[in-house]
Amino acid sequence: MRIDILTLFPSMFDGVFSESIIKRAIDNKLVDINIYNFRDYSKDPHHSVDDTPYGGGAGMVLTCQPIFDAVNDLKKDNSKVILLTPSGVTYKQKLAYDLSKEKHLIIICGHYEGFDERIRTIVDLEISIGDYVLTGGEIASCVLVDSITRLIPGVINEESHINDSFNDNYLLDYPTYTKPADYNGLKVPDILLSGDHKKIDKWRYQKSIEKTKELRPDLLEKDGDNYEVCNKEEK
Ligand code: 6GU
Repeated sequence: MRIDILTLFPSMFDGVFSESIIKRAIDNKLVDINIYNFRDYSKDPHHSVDDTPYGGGAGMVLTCQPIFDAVNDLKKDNSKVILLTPSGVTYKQKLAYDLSKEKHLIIICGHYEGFDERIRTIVDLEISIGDYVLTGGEIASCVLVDSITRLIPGVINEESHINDSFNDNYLLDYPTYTKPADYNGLKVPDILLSGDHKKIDKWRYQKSIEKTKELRPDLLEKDGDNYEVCNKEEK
């Protein structure tokens, strides 16, 4: 997969993709991440990318030209153009799965007070990563790239996300333990020491559901992402 990020602050990405799993995915050519400063596309003599809002009001608004030209330059037939904005659809694991199957993502990081409404016409999808306001889309784009890259086949062991991917939905992880089996009287559940992998798998799945019910019941509600998992259990 190729991911192109359009930003006014390329150096915010220094280091983010050069460690751990994402670095390995890049080294193994499973993902190709490119950062573009859309100021470079500005035709303004001063390379300006924003202007005052029509009708008045505070703040500066990102102009159409640099973003239209950047997207035009990078877009292919199979590209999906994403705009990061607090008014987008809330990002969920299901969307991460869907996006991990794409060939090419172009991610536009919004900044300042906002962007010219007409930028929406060249975008396939608007995404927000949660109900709070960030100074710009850069950190949100890192969240997208990380969560999508780990789902690309070959990036991590399939088993590592088989639980969060059940039915394309998201469950909280089951509890895990490592040595020692008894730490100052805090014991590891016997079943994990039993060597019976069928039973362990069942226990883990049950714990995942229990933990989700206890800590994030909203994920299991009728309109939640995991309704089918919940329903399946109750049948
Ligand atoms: Cl994608 N952008 C900004 N500026 N704030 C956000 C966001 C995005 N998602 C949540 N808050």
